[in-house]
Amino acid sequence: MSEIHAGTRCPSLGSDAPVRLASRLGGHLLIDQMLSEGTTLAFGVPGESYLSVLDGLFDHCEDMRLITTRHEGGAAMMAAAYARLTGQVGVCFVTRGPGATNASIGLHVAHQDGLPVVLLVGQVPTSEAQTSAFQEIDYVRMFSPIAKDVLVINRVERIPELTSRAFRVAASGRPGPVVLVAPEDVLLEQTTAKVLPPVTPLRYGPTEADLDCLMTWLSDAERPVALVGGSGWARESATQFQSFAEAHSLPVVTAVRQQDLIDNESPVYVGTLGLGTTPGLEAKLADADLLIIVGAMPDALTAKELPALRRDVRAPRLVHVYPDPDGLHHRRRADLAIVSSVGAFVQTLPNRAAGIAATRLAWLESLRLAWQERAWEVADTDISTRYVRALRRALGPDVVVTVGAGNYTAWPQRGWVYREFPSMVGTQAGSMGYGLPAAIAAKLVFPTRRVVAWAGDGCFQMTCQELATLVQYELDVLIIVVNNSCLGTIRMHQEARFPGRPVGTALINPDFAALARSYGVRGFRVFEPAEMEDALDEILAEPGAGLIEIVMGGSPA
Ligand SMILES: Cc1ncc(C[n+]2csc(CCOP(=O)(O)OP(=O)(O)O)c2C)c(N)n1
Repeated sequence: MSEIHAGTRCPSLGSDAPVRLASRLGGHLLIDQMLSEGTTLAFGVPGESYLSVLDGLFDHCEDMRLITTRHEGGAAMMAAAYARLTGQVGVCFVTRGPGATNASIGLHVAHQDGLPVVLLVGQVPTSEAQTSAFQEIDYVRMFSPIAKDVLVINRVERIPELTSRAFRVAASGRPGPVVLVAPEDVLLEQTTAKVLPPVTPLRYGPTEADLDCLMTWLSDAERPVALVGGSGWARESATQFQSFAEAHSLPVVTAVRQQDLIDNESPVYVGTLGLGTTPGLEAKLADADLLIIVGAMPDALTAKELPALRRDVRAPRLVHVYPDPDGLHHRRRADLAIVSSVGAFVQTLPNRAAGIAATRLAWLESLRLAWQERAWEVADTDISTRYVRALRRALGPDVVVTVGAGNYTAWPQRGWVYREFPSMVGTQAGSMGYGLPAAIAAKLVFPTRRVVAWAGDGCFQMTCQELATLVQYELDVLIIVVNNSCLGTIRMHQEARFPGRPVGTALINPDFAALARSYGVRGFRVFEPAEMEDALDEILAEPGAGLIEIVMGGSPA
């Protein structure tokens, strides 16, 4: 018996009830399984290789919304940002060959940031496999280094099993991306296979012995520091860790581009790593006698500014809490390695302490002072400070800030005060172009919060076509483009290594404000902070997306 398509309707389009018989198309079954896994939002670019999946959405357009992007890179980045913002699996649909290769940048982000993403790729028909068929790629070979798993659906009956597994693997342990490869003919076959219920991902927690040891070491420590980062955080877990740290006067540093893991006005927040770190803080951190890393990976970026992780520095005691045993003992051996998800770990932490030694309080105070010596807090003459202050004044405290990669990211990292999780979305992978797609995901997740996407002129042009997506879905996002007419970060490195010999880093740019207007986004060009205030007044006076191009150093070429 085959499924009857005629007369099936999205409920909003008519009253005909969807007709479901015992048998259905593979593509429809895949959508039904994704609905069973809890998917309500997906990002992608349609392709002829997975038409029956798209057709499956026709019946469910109110249950699962498909956001059609202008480039698969943007779609995969949105899926990754969605995962960071919600803790849920981000879903992305792309076609074979060109679609999959375009999407790979977002997969890399999800892999490096530990974000659960399922990328569905339509594949050539099985009868044509391994013949260099039109747009064919071996996805197992292609994606293995940047995906937790690549699952090829070889039979229509296996769609529920493999789809469900993709979700489970993406979300379990250290989360990450999983690629689900679906050949066109398999998706077009009929099947009576049933949808499976979702499996809750397994979560590990710390043992009592782990906690006893941690608490003993913490009470013995005079100069402890906690580093929070990585994935798997939720508002509740971030708040719980903050209460614990405050009760124990434990100074907390956030990992690169993760400043929102603690209220920046908490008395225990002492700064962030990455472009926002101050030399004063970095020097102070070298004195720590206990380092507690929760969720973060002591990767190269982190170690660069956290001296306790460098091989050449006297090592403090290290406690590392991480959701995957394979991520422990990297770079530096942990003295106490705890395999635990962030949520399960923080739940067990006592948020009361017997009494805090004066030495600990003095240590906390010295770190706070080292952090507060931030030049940008006092230097009114610094142009970035003045722009950021104008923005903060106009927007108020509840803002989700997104960034890509480039020197400009220091502006919202240094000058912004993050009060709650999630309110910052950036990537550890340092992918240019992330800001706008991440902002689109943020606005879809939090329609009532203000969302600001930051980009450099180079960064913005990697994904600026998603302005069309912004307009199509009526998303009220504010975009700030810091235009210095060059790939400033690379120019900076060139000048440091090969002074006076810049190559390939000058950019001749469009008029970004006019470009925005051509998409239907209100665009303004400003040359100084006072002009930005006027532009903000106009943009915020009415709903709708807006873009402000900050022209650095006079009129661009
Ligand atoms: C996709 C991608 N390509 C290249 C790079 C290397 N890269 C890092 S920062 C940067 C320049 C960014 O320029 P821009 O956005 O104008 O910001 P600026 O550094 O000038 O503030 C480049 C090319 C990268 N991180 N990501």
